[in-house]
Amino acid sequence: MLEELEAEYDIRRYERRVDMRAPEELKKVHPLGKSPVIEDVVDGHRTVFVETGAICEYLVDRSGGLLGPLDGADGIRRYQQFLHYAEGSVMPVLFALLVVAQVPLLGRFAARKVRPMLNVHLDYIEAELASRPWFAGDAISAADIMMSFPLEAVRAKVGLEHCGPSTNAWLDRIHARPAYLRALAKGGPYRFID
Ligand SMILES: N[C@@H](CCC(=O)N[C@@H](CS)C(=O)NCC(=O)O)C(=O)O
Repeated sequence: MLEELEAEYDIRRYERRVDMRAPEELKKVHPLGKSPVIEDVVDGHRTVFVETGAICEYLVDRSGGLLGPLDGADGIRRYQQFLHYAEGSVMPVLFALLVVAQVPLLGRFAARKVRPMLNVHLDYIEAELASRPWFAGDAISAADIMMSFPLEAVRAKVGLEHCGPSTNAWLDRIHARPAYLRALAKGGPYRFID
């Protein structure tokens, strides 16, 4: 998101503990100890907050960029919907699937129960992307940035074959963007942890 906006920023890394939880130091930045967390100073006022969707909306407000199509109510609604849908609906199901799959013995059985819930989302996403190049419309927006994280995780952890052709093509377009490549160079490649 920051690279797409060509914003100036610094990254501070907090290494996970061995149990994959965030380290205590991150709680000194924000009480939840979650990442991502953003810190910004505007006119001497320091602000620190979490939630990717809120961070993206803040960056859009601050920069005026990546707002997506402003040429119709439907595009705006799609922008708003997908901005929140990524962490609000897709990620919880994916998270549940990845967690139950790790439970010894019963995990695979439980995962079979959760899997259809994820498929509903993947089918819906595929149908949406079959009719337009980006989630909100003809232009990339913050909604695409938000959707990229859960869908990259699906591709990496659940398998490429479970995303449809339009979804895979969309993810390939994201990955080919100069901003995405710059972000990887600066932040390091994604490492989805088991
Ligand atoms: N819905 C939140 C999720 C934040 C979240 O759970 N972050 C994970 C990393 S992807 C985290 O900080 N995990 C470490 C922990 O909970 O201790 C968002 O979009 O920012």
